[in-house]
Amino acid sequence: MARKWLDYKTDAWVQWCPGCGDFGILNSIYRAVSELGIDPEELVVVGGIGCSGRTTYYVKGSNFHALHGRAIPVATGVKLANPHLNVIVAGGDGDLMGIGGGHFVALGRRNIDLTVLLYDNAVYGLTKGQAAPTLPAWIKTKALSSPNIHDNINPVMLAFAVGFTFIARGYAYHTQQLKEIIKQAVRHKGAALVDILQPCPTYNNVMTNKWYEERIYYVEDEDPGYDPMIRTPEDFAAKAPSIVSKLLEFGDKIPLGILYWNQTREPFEDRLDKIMPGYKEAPPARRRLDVDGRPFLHPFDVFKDRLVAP
Ligand SMILES: Cc1ncc(C[n+]2csc(CCOP(=O)(O)OP(=O)(O)O)c2C)c(N)n1
Ligand SMILES: [Mg+2]
Repeated sequence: MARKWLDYKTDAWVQWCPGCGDFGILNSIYRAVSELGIDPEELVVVGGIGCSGRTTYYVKGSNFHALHGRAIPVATGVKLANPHLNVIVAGGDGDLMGIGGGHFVALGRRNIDLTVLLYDNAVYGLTKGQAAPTLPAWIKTKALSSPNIHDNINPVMLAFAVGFTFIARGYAYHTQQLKEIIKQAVRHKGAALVDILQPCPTYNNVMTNKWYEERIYYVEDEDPGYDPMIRTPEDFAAKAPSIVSKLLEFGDKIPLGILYWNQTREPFEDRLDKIMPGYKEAPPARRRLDVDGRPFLHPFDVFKDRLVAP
């Protein structure tokens, strides 16, 4: 059942700088979850620390503001405890590509059904504009004393290498298109990444709206024959070269839209169900905690096989 986007708006005062791309992302999230008709009680937004992480206060859900870099492990725990929930990770480029990079890799490996929204402003917004892992080399934003001498991580390429099964890129100021991309990412069963380019008008004075608009284009507009969908292993062999070249493109031209969508890999939850019969029907969060007044998971039951008689 479709709902109104206002059903998802909390009463919290939205504290971002004027012109911040986060507003466009928040708007797209409201519209995506309302059009999908997700019950706020079954929606969980997990944020990292950063301006981006504040999304957890603004969207109605059973949300969790995690530690810096730890949004993915918290979201993993929530989703595996109760796979019936829709779990969205809202993290910055510092959070997901820097301190939390290892968790990003592990998520791809596992292919858990999570939607990762990467708020990609190429700076550490909350801590006043240091260079983030997605800032291209030789750019000098205003908080840097000299140009950045690190090469940038390409999040969509990293996601591909580690096993994400849905990879897209959006632009924070294009809320209509971003909303559609987020809807597809949430619908996808498996690890989904949406790399969302966003101007940071306060600290990134180089990668401005003008900078992005000179570069971004939608794959479906410029390359209508481009097909990101993988339905069989043969598809993969045939389409991988064109997909990889799209994922690698980040410079004078930056492609937006769904870049890769692999439906051949089973999500982690399906694997758990194979080794733990009944897992999906009765995941840990839905199990009775007691039987006849006795804790269901009694420590003696858990450890009885390992208990050794004194
Ligand atoms: C363990 C730890 N290290 C460092 C910090 C300081 N810190 C807070 S937010 C942040 C980076 C924020 O940048 P990003 O993740 O890109 O989010 P943005 O603010 O740009 O949305 C850092 C380094 C912290 N809170 N915790
Ligand atoms: Mg950032």
